[in-house]
Amino acid sequence: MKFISTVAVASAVFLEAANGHYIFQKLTANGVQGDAYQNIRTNTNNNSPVTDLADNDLRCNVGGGTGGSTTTVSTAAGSSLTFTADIAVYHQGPVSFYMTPVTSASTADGSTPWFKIKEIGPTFPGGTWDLEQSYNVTIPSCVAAGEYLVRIEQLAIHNPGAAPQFYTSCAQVKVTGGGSKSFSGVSIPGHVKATDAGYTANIYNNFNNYTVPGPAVSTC
Ligand SMILES: *[C@@H]1O[C@H](CO)[C@@H](O)[C@H](O)[C@H]1NC(C)=O
Ligand SMILES: *[C@@H]1O[C@H](CO)[C@@H](O)[C@H](O)[C@H]1NC(C)=O
Ligand SMILES: [Cu+2]
Repeated sequence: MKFISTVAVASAVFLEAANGHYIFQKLTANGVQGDAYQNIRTNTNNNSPVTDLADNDLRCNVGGGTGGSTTTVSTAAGSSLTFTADIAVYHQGPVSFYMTPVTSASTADGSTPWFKIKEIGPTFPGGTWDLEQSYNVTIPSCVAAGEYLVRIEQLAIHNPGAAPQFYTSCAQVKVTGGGSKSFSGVSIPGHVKATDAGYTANIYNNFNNYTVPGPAVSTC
């Protein structure tokens, strides 16, 4: 057992060195996939994760806090957005999507409250993760029209004992149509605590249940 887990960790480290990590850099909206960083804020940390739970870079990745680096796409409430990474996600962990209403998506700093609109946890029995290159989310049909930052978060918890890794990107979106529902939200950073079971989980040991960190998913 001990031997097997050492080999697993060693090969994970090797993969890390061979492939680097991954970064969500393309957005599909209105059925059209944009170029890299079209409607997705640029980042300055290549494909590296953020690991500090108190870091403002958890919002929109390193370099994504100021906006203005890309355009804002208009799309209808109730429509689908897809975030696509440069390579398929290969570190096990949950995927969550958040939105925050903003005055201007191109200048917002992400300090406004974020609500969660989807989460993807593992499937049991087995604890199998949905590791993909693309993940989609539906903008709730009831949200108010207006500008939003829409954020994907993949939390890599593949290496128990080391700090989990946040892979995030923000899309700049102007939602049209919609309803009048406004959801309460949480601050980022602050949405995940160091003591959260879904943050500290050891996915290789007695892994029978899992709660995705952060608030409950908001629904219409
Ligand atoms: C959207 O993602 C879900 C999993 O979260 C998947 O089952 C579904 O096939 C995806 N839809 C499209 C159009 O890719
Ligand atoms: C699994 O469920 C137990 C009992 O409710 C809970 O204490 C634990 O935190 C959960 N583990 C995870 C990883 O969510
Ligand atoms: Cu990695």
